[in-house]
Amino acid sequence: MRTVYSDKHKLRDAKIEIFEGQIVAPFECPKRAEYILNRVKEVNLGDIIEPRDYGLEPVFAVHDKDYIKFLETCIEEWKAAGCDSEAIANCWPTRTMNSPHIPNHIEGKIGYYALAAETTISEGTWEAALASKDVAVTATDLVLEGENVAFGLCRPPGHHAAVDQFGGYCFLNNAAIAAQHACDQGAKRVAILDVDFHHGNGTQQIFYDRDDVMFLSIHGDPMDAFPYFLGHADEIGEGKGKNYTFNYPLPPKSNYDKWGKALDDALLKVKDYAPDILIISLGVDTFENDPISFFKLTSNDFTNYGKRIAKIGLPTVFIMEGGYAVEEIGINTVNVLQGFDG
Ligand code: B3N
Ligand code: ZN
Repeated sequence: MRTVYSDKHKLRDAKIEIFEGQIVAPFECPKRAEYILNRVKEVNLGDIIEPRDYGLEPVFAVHDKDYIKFLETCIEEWKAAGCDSEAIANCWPTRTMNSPHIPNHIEGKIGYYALAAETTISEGTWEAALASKDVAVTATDLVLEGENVAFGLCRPPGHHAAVDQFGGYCFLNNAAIAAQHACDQGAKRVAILDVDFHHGNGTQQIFYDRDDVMFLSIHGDPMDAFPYFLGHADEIGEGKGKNYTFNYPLPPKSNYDKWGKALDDALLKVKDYAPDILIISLGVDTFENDPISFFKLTSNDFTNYGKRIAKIGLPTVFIMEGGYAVEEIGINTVNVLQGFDG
């Protein structure tokens, strides 16, 4: 299996995250990708290649134009407004404020486009996000061009990024951009299976009313886990997209037995749908020792579910999402890939 990787992920190197009312060092850090890359090399998973440059066209196919402009210029505008820090949101259009007007001032603008406050926009974030999207699209093209599987070692991750929102460490929705790219290259049906601990709210929103992209997610129940406001079992899609979204929220302490049952059900649905390509939003924060999550998967479970995904026999792209047990992130991620590869 080939891995697509870009050193440009290192440009996303934020220094702060808001957690429990404190400023802490971000869980989503460059070391994560380094551990994964080292493990890919250590086990000789396959060639490691640079991404191709796809520019902004596949980004605009998914995201709002003004949102993209905001991401590109945010940190400059923040500094020009006299703020000598990473850009961070502190006020939002809440449920009682439905105005369509987007503020001019960067403090209002960042609140408009942020889905939460933990994720800052730092210098280099935009460039890293662009490279991460190229990694995802390149991996997808490898599979569209005939390889049966590819791994996009994306960083920053993407699945929380909605049409015009960033947050949860995500800026551009790599998996959604990859799926839309596959559709634009002629795929009739694409399935995205999100196995990250957190619900892929952005991916769900982007494809909610579509029947050509199925979205399935197994995640910590949003009653108890970020992103809190999406990911319930009764969210099943709307319009043409009704019954093309499937959510499997699971309670705290769920182990592989429980998680695997949800996986079986999701894989049956994917198989029935018979997509031209399967995209896995691969987060390994389901690990028992992950510092911010509450599932109980072991390192061996990752190998096992990689095998189970391979069994349905679809051309598959793995797109990296979360996972914060940094010392084990390489082992757990590559276990899935080796499980798939048999
Ligand atoms: O949810 C959290 C959070 C929960 C527990 C923590 N502990 C116990 C140290 C720390 C943080 N933070 C909100 C932001 C979570 C973003 C998740 C990104 C992700 O992996 N998405 O897939
Ligand atoms: Zn996650």
